[in-house]
Order: sequence, then C-alpha cells, then structure tokens
Amino acid sequence: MLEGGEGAGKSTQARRLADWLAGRGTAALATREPGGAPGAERIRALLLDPAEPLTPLAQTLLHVAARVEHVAVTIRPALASGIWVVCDRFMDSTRVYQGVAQGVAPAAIEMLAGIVGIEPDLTLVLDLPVAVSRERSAARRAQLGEAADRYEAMDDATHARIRDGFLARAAAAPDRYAVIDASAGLDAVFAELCAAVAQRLG
Ligand code: T5A
Repeated sequence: MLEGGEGAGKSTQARRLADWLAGRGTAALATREPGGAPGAERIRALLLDPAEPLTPLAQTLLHVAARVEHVAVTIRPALASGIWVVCDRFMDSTRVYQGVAQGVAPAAIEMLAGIVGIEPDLTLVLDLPVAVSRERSAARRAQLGEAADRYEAMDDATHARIRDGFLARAAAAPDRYAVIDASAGLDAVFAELCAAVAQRLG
C-alpha cells in the first residue's frame, strides 16, 4: 500500500510500481481508495464533496463501506488470481485522517478494521512537508480546474498531525513499513520505492 499526505505522489507511483512489477514477471494491479470498485467510486464522490457536511464518524463508516466493497469486488479476486495489489491508500488513511486528525476513537476504527479483514504486507509511507504537499496539490488542481476537496481544505495544523500520524505508525512497526522521502524528484522517489519493495518482498 502507498500511504501519506496529499500530493505526495501516491497515484503516480502506484501506477509505475504496478508496471515495474509486471515488467519483472509479477502481475500487479494499481488501485485506489476511496474507490477502486464502481460502488466505492460513488461513495468517494460523497466523501470528497466539501459542500456535504459529514461528521468524522460518518466519514469513517463511509470510508469503510467503500473499502469493504473494494476488497470484495477488486482486491480479493485479484489476490486469489495471484495478482499483487498496489493500492493508493487503505485502512491507515482512516486511522490517521479520521482517527488521529479528527478524533474518532481508535477502538471503533480497529473494530471496523477487523470487519475489513485484510491488512497490507507492506506499507510505503510517502513523506512530504505540508508546504510542499500544498504546492503540489494546488498545481494539480489548477491544471485540472478543480476546487479543493473536503480533505485538501483542512488547515495546515491538521495536515501536520496527519503527517505525524503516518510517521508514528511506521515507527511502531518498522518490519511492515518503509518511509520514503517524497520531496525528491519523481524518478528518485520511484527508485526508492522499488528498492524497498525488492528488499522487503523479494
Ligand atoms: N481519506 C482517504 C480519508 O480521509 N480516509 C480514508 O480512509 C481514505 C482512504 C482522497 C482523500 O480521502 C482522504 C485522504 C485524501 O484526502 P484523493 O484525491 O485520492 O482523495 O487524495 P490523495 O490520495 O491525496 O491524492 P492526490 O492526487 O492529492 O495525491 P497523490 O496521489 O499522493 O499524488 P499524485 O501522484 O496525484 O501527484 C500530485 C501532483 O504532484 C506531482 C504530480 O505530477 C501531480 O501533479 N508530483 C510530483 N512533482 C514533483 N516531484 C515529485 N516527486 C512528484 N510526485 C508527484
């Protein structure tokens, strides 16, 4: 899984990583959350809409509903066929965005994680200072003519807590996480990701 703050390069690198794995003879699928299955993509639209007020707990339940659908429709069938899954965000995003940043009780989130029933073999945290993350997101939005979504609209202090939340999770389980400096250029970040995957997963 690829995790981290906004604009860290997760979507770009997930696609590259899946292609790289395929080039080495390992069939791989790049997918994303919230989304990755038709029903989950519809839930995504509601979750990202800043005009639709949603309590943190409602966001949590919707993210998990989208994830359950994504796991059932996309992830489990791929894994059952021997296809590796490279996912842009997963349960840690709920733990950090809804738990650490918005105060949803960890016990409630872990109960829901149990219902999702699957955790990644390896999580790559793309780490980026908040200011750089803001610049990249703003540039991408300007390019696409999009407005800030619910999460991009959160203030810098909240995004700093999100960054710290991912780093804390990585520090607590170094065997299942690798932290990648995402402030480097695209190719340098990609090289670091590939090295981490090769070293950890063979
Ligand atoms: N969320 C999600 C929760 O709150 N709880 C949850 O449980 C889950 C699953 C999803 C939002 O939902 C929240 C978190 C998110 O806020 P999203 O649009 O999918 O919304 O948000 P992100 O995952 O953050 O996606 P982004 O597209 O914003 O960021 P990425 O995927 O990290 O970055 P990417 O690849 O799109 O790149 C962004 C821009 O930066 C450039 C790219 O070209 C692009 O323009 N870029 C670089 N430029 C220079 N150097 C590099 N190394 C670069 N890497 C990328």
